[in-house]
This record gives sequence, structure tokens and C-alpha cells, in this order.
Amino acid sequence: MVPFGSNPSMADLPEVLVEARRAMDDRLTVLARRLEAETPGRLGEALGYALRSPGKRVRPALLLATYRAAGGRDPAVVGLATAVEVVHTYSLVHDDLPCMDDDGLRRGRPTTHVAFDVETATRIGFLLVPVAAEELAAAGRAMGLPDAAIAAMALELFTAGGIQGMVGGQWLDLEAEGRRVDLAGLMDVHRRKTGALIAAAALLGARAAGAADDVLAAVRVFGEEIGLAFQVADDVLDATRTSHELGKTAGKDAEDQKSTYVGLLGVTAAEVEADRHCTLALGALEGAGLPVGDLAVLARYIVRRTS
Ligand code: GRG
Repeated sequence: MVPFGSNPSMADLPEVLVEARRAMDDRLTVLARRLEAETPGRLGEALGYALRSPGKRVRPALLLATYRAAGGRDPAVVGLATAVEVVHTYSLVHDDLPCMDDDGLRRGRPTTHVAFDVETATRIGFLLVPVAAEELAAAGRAMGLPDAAIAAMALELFTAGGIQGMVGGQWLDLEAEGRRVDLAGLMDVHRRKTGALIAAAALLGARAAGAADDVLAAVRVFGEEIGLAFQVADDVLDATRTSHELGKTAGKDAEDQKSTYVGLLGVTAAEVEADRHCTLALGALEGAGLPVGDLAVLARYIVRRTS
């Protein structure tokens, strides 16, 4: 199967990310076809549209890399990465709705509610929640993991996607529009809204490989720190890049009067802050004796990316 034609350019990308993109694009295409067949009409078409959307696949890449770093070798782990990417996908569909960030451009294409309509986009966001759970359970079984391990991974993923994580962070973020949030408050929003799912991706990889508790603790710190670094870098990109480069509307944070790292610290200090979180992330892995190789490559990509 060929990777999505419109996926962000693979040139100059680290091999670990190229591999994850190929695996994810293949898997999401299979899933999109199945859901289109099972859900006739406009809802099915919209599900296919959202799932075929060409993303960077950073979260799946982190999951696959922590899995390998912790000694895992089963190719069925791709299903777990798919579960995480499906959660990310539905969060983007809802994030772009008029009642949230109200955006018309995502991954270089019209957002789902623009390509279809608000009702359809709202419904497919919710329809994808159990799809993520099914993917996770099916992958866990295919890997022969015990039910307790599958349950622990499901709890990890959906807690990260819930009120303590992504949903709660989104809520705080929307409530803070037009208000000045201090650095501690901003870090709380970022940790929940973006960092929690990124940390869950890293942890799922380590859990699937049967990592010991001390390794899981180190991977949690890695995931939380790299999740923060990701969002700080995102703030910088929003302020410094064009919509064409990003594939989404640039300058949106300022337009929505959001507090950001760039607003609070300026571009240069925000970049230093992203690097600081990246260093803390890698330090946690080294402390646990995990091979950092691909994870260091991904961490550097996260703070140096251009989209
Ligand atoms: C539907 C139950 C339910 C919940 C949705 C809307 C929402 C709750 C949460 C929003 C979370 C969100 C969109 C956070 C932003 C995270 C972020 C920086 C996204 C961009 O990630 P990239 O750059 O995107 O990895 P690509 O397109 O490359 O995948």
C-alpha cells in the first residue's frame, strides 16, 4: 500500500517517523474502508475523510519507539498506535468545530465540518471514541497480552483523553480565551490538552513491551516532558510560520486571544523552554537505562519541526 499522497513531505524526516507514517497510513486506510462499508451515507464518508487525513503521526511514532526501546518486537503493536491516533483524530475533528476553535483548515485540507457539516463532524467525533477502544483491545489480544495489561492500557489512554487530560485541558483552554494566564496555569493547560495523550502514547508502548515499574515511571516523565515540549514548539510555530507551511491556520492563538508561551516569554525564550523540556525528557530515559536512540531522534524532531 502506498503512503497517503498528501502526507506532509517525507523528505528530510527521521527514518523512525517515516516508518510510523507508512504503518499508520496503511492501517488507517484499512480502518477507513471498514467503517465506510459499515456506516453507509454521509457519516461513513466523513469517517473515511477524517481517518485518511494526513498527519505527522508523532504519537504513533513515540509509541512504536518506546515499545522497541523496552524490548518489544511484535508487529501487531501497530494496532495500539492506531488506537492513539484515532483518539488524536477525533480530538482534531472536534477542536476545529465552530463551538471550539472554529477552524477551516487542518492538515492542508478543509476541516471535517467544512467538508461535510457541523452535525456530521460532531457525530463522527463521538463515533470514533469506541473505535479507538476496539482497536486497542484487538491489538492487545493479537499480541497475546493478558487482559489485565489491556485494561491498564485502556485506562491509561482514556484517562489521558478525559477530563483529567485532553478534554479537561480543552475546557480550560476555551475558558481562558481573552484572559491572561500565568506560566503555571498555561503549563497545566498544555500538560492536559496536549501532553497527556503524548505521554499515554509513550506509556502504552512501554506497557505493551511488559516494562518494569521503574521503566514505566521513567517513560511517564519522558512522555510528560516531551508532551510539554511539543506544545511549546506548537506555540512557536503558530506565531512564526505560515498557514501553508503548517497546513492549518497560522496566527490562530493571537486571533483567539489565547495565552501562549510565545505571548508570555517571546519566541526565543519559548524555544529555550521547549529545549529544556526535551532535555528533561531524555534525561529521564537515560536514568532508567533505556536505549534512547530513536526516542532522542523523535524528541529532537518535536522541538525542531517546521509544521
Ligand atoms: C470528542 C470526546 C471528545 C473530545 C475532544 C476537542 C477536544 C476534546 C480536545 C482538543 C485537544 C487538542 C486538539 C489539542 C491540541 C493538540 C495539538 C497540538 C494538536 C496538533 O497535533 P499535531 O501537530 O497534528 O501532531 P497532526 O495534524 O500532525 O496530527
